[in-house]
Order: sequence, then structure tokens, then C-alpha cells
Amino acid sequence: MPLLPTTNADGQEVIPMTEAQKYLFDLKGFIALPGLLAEEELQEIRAHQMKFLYERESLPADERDHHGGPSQILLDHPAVVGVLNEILSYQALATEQCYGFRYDHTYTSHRESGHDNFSPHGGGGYFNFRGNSHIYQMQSGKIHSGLTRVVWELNEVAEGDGGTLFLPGSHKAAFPRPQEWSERDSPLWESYACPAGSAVIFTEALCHSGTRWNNEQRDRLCLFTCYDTVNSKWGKGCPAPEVIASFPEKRRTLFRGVWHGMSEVPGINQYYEESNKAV
Ligand SMILES: O=C(O)CCC(=O)C(=O)O
Repeated sequence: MPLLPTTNADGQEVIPMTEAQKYLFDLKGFIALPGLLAEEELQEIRAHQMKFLYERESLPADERDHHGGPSQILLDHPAVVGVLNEILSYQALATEQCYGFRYDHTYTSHRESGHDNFSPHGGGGYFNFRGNSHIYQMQSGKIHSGLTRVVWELNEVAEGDGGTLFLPGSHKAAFPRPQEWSERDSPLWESYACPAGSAVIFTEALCHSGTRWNNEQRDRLCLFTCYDTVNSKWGKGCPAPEVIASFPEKRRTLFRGVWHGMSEVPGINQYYEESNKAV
């Protein structure tokens, strides 16, 4: 039985997670999906992000959001939906018209050489109680990654440039992280190199950190977008109503209210409308 929905809001077929990807995500707490966007898509998205950061008023009101205008396709790219369907979706709230997970919050980061975001945090999420959101659970053959981050790298990231650092396996760590494994030069950190237009997905239950951006020729431009279970929210806020109204119907369901319910719509949370919007 395929996991629902099987197509994204633009009618593209969802790309299911492979068994190898599931194993890797469970083992390490993150995976990279390289090269998902075409150059024309990237150009539009980069231009939108730069305007959103530096000339916001020049954008039409319905594009004044990290995920407005051309950047909305990042929200439910078929490869991202394939992963979220598997590791986050609560299928009782998913239909072919409605995602089984919810958008939580996002931010765009533009970093020039020398920018430093080294600040290890997280880990041990397997032992977190529900309510913390940074929860990670697994059963034989099944993952549940509560708060889940999708990093969209809009520019190439080469080895040593300074992509996000991960401490693989720390989402299941039973012990507090010793200082010696938390230093910048710890051999336990793993990162990635990827072409422009790649997504890196990790459980927020994993210990991770930014680091120094070292490339003097190329800035880092990326979005850090978080998703959560439908009936749980970590970050405050939601895109403006006119931004959500500009999206196709299925994409809007990412922004529905934070509740579960039962029975039939509107008693069960399998729909979006303005009166059922997350805050
Ligand atoms: O700056 C980075 O690369 C990582 C950001 C981060 O730690 C986070 O979004 O939780």
C-alpha cells in the first residue's frame, strides 16, 4: 500500500524513500538528497530569497514569505514528501488531498565567508517525552521523527565549505554529550558536500550545529524548514493568509490547525480552510 498522498500539490508523483535511505536515516539521523532542482527553478528561487531578505517590499504581498512565489515548490517537493510520508506522516490524518504532516516554521540563511554558527545542540531524542517535539522513535521497520528539518542548499556546498554538522547516532544517545565530543575539531562530526538544489533532512532530535562558512567565492544560501506532526507545533507563527491562499489546495493543508479530531471532515483534521489555520 503506497503512503498517502502519492502526488504532491503540483500533481508530481511522490518519490518513496528507499530501504537503503530508511536504514541510513535511522542509523545516522540524517540523509542528503542531492540535486533535486533544475537550474531555472534555482535561479527563480535564489532571486526570490534575496528579494525576501533584502528588498521585501518589492515583492507582491502573496510572495512575502520564505516559501512564497517560486519558493513554494520547496515545501512539498516530491522527494521531500516521500521522506516525510515515511518518517513523519500520521497516516490517519493523510488522504490523497491532504498531507499527513504539517509545516512548522522556517528561516532563510545567507552566509558570507567567515560567518560562524558553531553551536552544538540536541541529541538524545529517543529518550525525550512527548511534548518536547524533539522526539525520535523507532520500531522494527518503522521510524517516527517528530520535529524534522529540511535544509535546502540553493548553492553548491563543497567539502570543507561549512555545511551543517551532524553527530550521527546522537538522536538515540543515552548519555549526555561529553565536552570532548562537542568541540569543533571532534572526529565525530559528519557533514556533506552537495550540488546546488539539494535537500538535507535530519531529525531535530539529533545533535547538530552550524559552523564557519569558509568559501570566499560562493556564499551559503539555504532555507531551514521544519515540519512536525499534525497535532504538534514547535515554532510560532504561520505565513500570511494571502500567501497561503496563493498555493494549490493540497499545499495549503501543510498550514492547517494543530489538532487531530475524529470522524468525518470537518470533525477530523484532514483539510485546510482559513478558519482552520495554524497560529
Ligand atoms: O547553521 C546551521 O548550519 C544549522 C542550523 C541549526 O542548528 C538549526 O537550524 O537548528
